[in-house]
Amino acid sequence: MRIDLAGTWRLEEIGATGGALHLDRAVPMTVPGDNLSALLAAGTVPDPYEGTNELGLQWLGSSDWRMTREFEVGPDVLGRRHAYLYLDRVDTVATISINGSRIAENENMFRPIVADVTGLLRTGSNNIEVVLRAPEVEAQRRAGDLPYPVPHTEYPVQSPHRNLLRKVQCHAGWDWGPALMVSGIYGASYVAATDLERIAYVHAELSRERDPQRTQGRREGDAWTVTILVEVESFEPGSVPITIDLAGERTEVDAELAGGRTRVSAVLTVRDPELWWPAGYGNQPLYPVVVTTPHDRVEQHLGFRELRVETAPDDRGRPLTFVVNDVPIYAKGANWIPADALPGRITPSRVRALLEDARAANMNMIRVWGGGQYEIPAFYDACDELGILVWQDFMFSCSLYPATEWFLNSVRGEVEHQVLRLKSHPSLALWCGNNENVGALTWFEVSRRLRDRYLIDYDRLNEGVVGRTVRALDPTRTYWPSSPAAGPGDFSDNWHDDTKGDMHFWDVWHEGKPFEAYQEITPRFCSEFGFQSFPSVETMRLFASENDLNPTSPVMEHHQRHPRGNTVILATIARYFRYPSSFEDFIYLSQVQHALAMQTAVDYWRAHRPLSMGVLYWQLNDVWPVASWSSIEYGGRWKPLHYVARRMYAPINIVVVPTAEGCAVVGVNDTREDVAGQVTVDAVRFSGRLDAVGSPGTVTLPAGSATTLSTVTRENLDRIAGDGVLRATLHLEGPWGTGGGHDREPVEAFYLPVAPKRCVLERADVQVEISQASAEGAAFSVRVRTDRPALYVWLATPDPQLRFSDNCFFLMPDQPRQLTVDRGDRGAEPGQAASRAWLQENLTVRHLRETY
Ligand code: BMA
Repeated sequence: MRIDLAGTWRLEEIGATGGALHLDRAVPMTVPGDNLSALLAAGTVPDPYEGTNELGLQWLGSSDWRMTREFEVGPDVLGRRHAYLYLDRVDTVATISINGSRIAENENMFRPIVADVTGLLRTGSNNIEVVLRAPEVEAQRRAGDLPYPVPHTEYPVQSPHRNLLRKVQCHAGWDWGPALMVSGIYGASYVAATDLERIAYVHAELSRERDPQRTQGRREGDAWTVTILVEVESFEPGSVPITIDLAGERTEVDAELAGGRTRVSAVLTVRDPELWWPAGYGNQPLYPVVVTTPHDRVEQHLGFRELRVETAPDDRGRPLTFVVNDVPIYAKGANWIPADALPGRITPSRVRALLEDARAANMNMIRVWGGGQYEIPAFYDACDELGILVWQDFMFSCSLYPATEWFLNSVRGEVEHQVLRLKSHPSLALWCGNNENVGALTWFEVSRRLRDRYLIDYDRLNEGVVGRTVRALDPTRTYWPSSPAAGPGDFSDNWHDDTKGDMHFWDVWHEGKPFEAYQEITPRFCSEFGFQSFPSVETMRLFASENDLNPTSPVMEHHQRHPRGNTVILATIARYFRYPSSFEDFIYLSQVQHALAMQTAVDYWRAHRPLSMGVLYWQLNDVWPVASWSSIEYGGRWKPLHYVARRMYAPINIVVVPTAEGCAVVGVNDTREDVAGQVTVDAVRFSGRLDAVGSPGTVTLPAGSATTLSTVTRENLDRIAGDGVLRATLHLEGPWGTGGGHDREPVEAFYLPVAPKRCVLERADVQVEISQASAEGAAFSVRVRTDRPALYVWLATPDPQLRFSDNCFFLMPDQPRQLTVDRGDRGAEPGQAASRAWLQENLTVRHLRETY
């Protein structure tokens, strides 16, 4: 029996540092939601994403807030012996009262508030009040109370001491995000009534008993032992029957409850379930679990898969390989940051849409980065359904953190909650202690000087609390100490060592090395590497006026949070490309080189499996419209990188990588099946002339391998250099692919022996023909052809939801392309009503030769 507290509340500013309040009246506030979204909706503040408005909103974090609402209580609730309040996430330091009685204090937004309100409710109208203390002021106060300083990284717009609040760390500003110190109430919020108990968590541990006869081809399959653990909270001693339904099996347990938390478990056996696989390896069957007590009911799902992380030292160092159902998985994906800087705008449909985009780009893993948040339930449900493995950081990033008693206690509760909440998800693959906090030990003068002090604090928090809690509550998963990390107990520099664990390789972006530096390493698992680009001009228009559309205008510089960002982008364009003649061309080139950077790395590392077994680029998405490392712009538009990612992450691919002798054509097959085909290598001159390079060959790409299919000598490459492009084509034979989603068109790879600026491109006449689509789900077909090789052909429209089946590709005169266009109408954000005439009018085509 629940009274939902979601809906319209009242928001009031009730105190401000430095005197005068900024608001003279209360405004309505939507819960779940945040104060800034409410102020914006009420028209009392300007759009924080527009221009430099963010700077005028820095007072937000220095004000206290009151959020209140009335709610009706009837005899159905009051007739029960107990009532409690549940608030999923309160952001952050808050006092909660019901009808004027204080019932809870909060100081951590990553764990829920469950407060006994028995006896406080009355028939008719009741009041709930959440008073939030100014987060920035609270952080300053805590800093003053610390025995010694605990520093954190600082970005151009920054709220200080964010590491002393258990709040989304990037709310305080990041090198891709605004500093908007919001306050709010997120997730589920309700008052519920019970005579005795509530279910706090349901979590499961699965183990597979292998059937020895299965290998002899018998149908009887493996039996899985499923332990369902139910954490029941009771408001007084008593006993309850608990019913557990799982995949057609039912068990009933009588639980004796002493009051407080009781753990009840039941073991069920499931025979021969269909296995759950990551995307590209098989299906994602999910089996429902329903747990019922007299006053509560929880529904979840399970997936049957075995997952281990191979980290035993080997000849080269220490691998980091995810093995699912005994198959080593090549992890492909990106890093995830919150879907919006305004928490009120993070909706299940937007989160799901981003994950569907990840899946559409052939990703099978996503890293929930430690400077953001433990994601909303819809995130993990979508990952389970889409087959996207989750690398889950705990929410600590780029900082030192205190190891004071209050901080450790707060974190312990947070970790317990998150582990019990998330551990049953089949997609959850790894728990990771934090983001870059080992490196952070060396980033500050004080921690270099007094390293032992900070290292001990690091260990107290990271091993003593986070690691220990994870190991106790989730024995089925690996706890990886940090990202990057060489391995447990190894505090060495994993930004530069490619032999062990997961690497963050930032030599190219942060240290100014050329893209070729990606080809000088073979990380065992690269969990971060990235390159920035500008968003499209359409996305810029969300924050910039026509007059600001210049890379170094104050507004554009405000939407670039990396101090050297624009300089790096400009210098890199000069390194690889001829100087573009217009602003639009400059933006396009920034995006093309972004894609080129990531592809250079990924092609090379995938070609080196099994030494290298995972790539997650930095970063999938944006929290606001900004120049950043993202492959999807704020608002959902795919940058060129996202299209290129779909090709570079394809389960079966061919790549051309440099070798000491010239280059090699490598076939990469991540699937569980061998595939065979024909490979041809030729040179396409910029005049359009074709020259064979070697003779076609029949090849086999064994399951889970990278195989050299052909090599090209330096001498041959020199003959093409500047005058043409090397092309390798793989024509696959027969049905293949366990993951589906790949058409049977030939797979192509192109290789320019010299930088694009050294290519003597001829002008190309690229023609586009639009027709109504025949393919299911697509709105239109687009046929693209050219008379001369056209590089990085980029089709764009003003509609951010519109998707082409391929984009940012090399188009050759002998190989016209037939693309489909999907209008992308989904969820809350339908695409523009694109008619054929609209598309005809709004479709623009760009390619390299037209930029100068
Ligand atoms: C990484 C991340 C982020 C940051 C990115 C780009 O190391 O962990 O902290 O946004 O670099 O600088």
